[in-house]
Amino acid sequence: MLSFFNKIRKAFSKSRLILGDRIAALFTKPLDEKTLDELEQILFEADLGSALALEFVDHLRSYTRKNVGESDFMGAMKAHAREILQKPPRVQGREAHPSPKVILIVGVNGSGKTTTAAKLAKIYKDEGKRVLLAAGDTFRAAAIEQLSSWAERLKVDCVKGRAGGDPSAVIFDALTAAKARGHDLVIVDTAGRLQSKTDLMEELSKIKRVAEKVVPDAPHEIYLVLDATTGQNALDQAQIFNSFTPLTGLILTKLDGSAKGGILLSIYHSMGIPVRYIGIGEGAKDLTPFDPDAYVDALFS
Ligand SMILES: Nc1nc2c(ncn2[C@@H]2O[C@H](COP(=O)(O)OP(=O)(O)OP(=O)(O)O)[C@@H](O)[C@H]2O)c(=O)[nH]1
Ligand SMILES: [Mg+2]
Repeated sequence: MLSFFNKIRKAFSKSRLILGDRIAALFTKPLDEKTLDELEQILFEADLGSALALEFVDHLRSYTRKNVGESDFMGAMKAHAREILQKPPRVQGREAHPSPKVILIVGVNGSGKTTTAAKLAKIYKDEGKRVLLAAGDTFRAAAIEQLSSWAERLKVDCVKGRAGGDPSAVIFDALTAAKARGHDLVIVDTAGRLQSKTDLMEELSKIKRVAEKVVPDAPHEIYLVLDATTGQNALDQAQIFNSFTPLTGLILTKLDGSAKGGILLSIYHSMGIPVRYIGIGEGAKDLTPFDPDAYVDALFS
């Protein structure tokens, strides 16, 4: 069995080929303007975006001025990445008083919402919480089946509605049931939606309004699930979803096998929305709370 850190390192191995390995090779050369240009290019290719790539280059340039004779350039890169991830996020979730706490999972088609809802249910169940999954993706019958079969496997309760029905009605039933049966947590899966479809995006507002009627302040968390392999496009998705439905956190999936792990830094830097969890595989255990230090070590080493 892989140790936990090794699992994260393995998940980031493709991103590290770009960031860690290519940068380490670059730093064997004198750190002149030509090398700094190459560094900017590598960072850009690793999906840090042009603004952040330039910021790293400027940081390194000033580091070389301050630290005459010192050459731990990789250390300087890591320290700067940590600094970015340590800035307090601009948004926070709300506490649930009384329970249940309601977590709404949103995102574009195929980003990993349903799988992530199930993985989250496992994390909280293992903590001893009473979890209810709500099949708010009524768009396709298969989606309801997918979530309820996860619920069976994980032995957690699941509320589902009719295929083609109103997702808000499912949320209403799920929250009412959770209150009556004393669940601590409701995790709501929703249908994949194109961020460009205004009507679908507005449907999320209705889901929120209905949730709030049943449980005060619900949903307490709204997590946007982003497929890391989509790179900079994930940043656009985050911006548009956030403008319709202010997000309290991000979950980056499919980091295993993606060379675009740098996108996480880019999103954090430009949006200030915290990354709560990362997905590193298809299994129930392949979701882990985001740890900035482990991320930086796995990426730049
Ligand atoms: N490798 C890998 N695959 C993942 C991860 N998360 C989800 N997947 C896979 O991505 C595919 C899509 O996942 P779903 O959970 O169905 O995505 P969704 O967002 O619910 O999709 P729609 O409901 O169709 O919008 C599935 O094959 C998952 O197993 C991950 O972290 N790593
Ligand atoms: Mg789904």
